[in-house]
Amino acid sequence: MIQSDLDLFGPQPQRLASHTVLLPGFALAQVERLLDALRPVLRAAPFRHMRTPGGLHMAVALTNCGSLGWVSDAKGYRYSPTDPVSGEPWPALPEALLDLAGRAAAAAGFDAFIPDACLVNHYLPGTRLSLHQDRDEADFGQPIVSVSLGLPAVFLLGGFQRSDKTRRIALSHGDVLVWGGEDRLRFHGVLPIKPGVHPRMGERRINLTLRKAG
Ligand code: MD6
Ligand code: FE
Repeated sequence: MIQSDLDLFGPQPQRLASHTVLLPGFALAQVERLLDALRPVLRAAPFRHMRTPGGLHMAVALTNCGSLGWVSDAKGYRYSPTDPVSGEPWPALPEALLDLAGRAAAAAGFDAFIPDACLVNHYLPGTRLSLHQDRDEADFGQPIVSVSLGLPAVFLLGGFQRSDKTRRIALSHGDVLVWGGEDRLRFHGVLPIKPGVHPRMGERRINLTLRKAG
């Protein structure tokens, strides 16, 4: 029997809102390339729990690569060209990430996306990310490309007020979420990661968000 053509192309993009597109499995073929690129980044700029302006520590551990990195401390949230732990510039944005981000953005309808910052978030089972907006970037006209690796997550996609109701979006290893345009300032978060062991990534979830911050 001849296989249906549709099956040959894998899962299709899903439009979740007017300018929010989930690309299931888009990064799967690149996972080893991404992990190879991340290894030296994590050596130079290890994951750390940053302090919030309120004085607590974030549950998510994070680091950055690119000419700008997102930081949080007693003074607030902002982008910085240097890693506050080492005092050195953040590691460069690897070509593998630039390339994936550009292709994912294009697949979601955003042309010529050239990120200058990649925030790398590390979740253990039980770690959550509370509802927030991404509003520290200079130009909200630029999209964000988000790559999920490891344990699955339930992403909460909200509205424009913190109190708006949220939709639950399942994010799996290799999925890429792209959003921008009028969805750029939606509130969003991640429910506590369920215990588990991912066959490639172990007991963790890593999320890469690529942005044009400057
Ligand atoms: C995460 N992601 O998925 C957290 N922000 O672990 C984000 O906070 C995020 O996925 C802006 C755009 C896409 C995202
Ligand atoms: Fe965010």
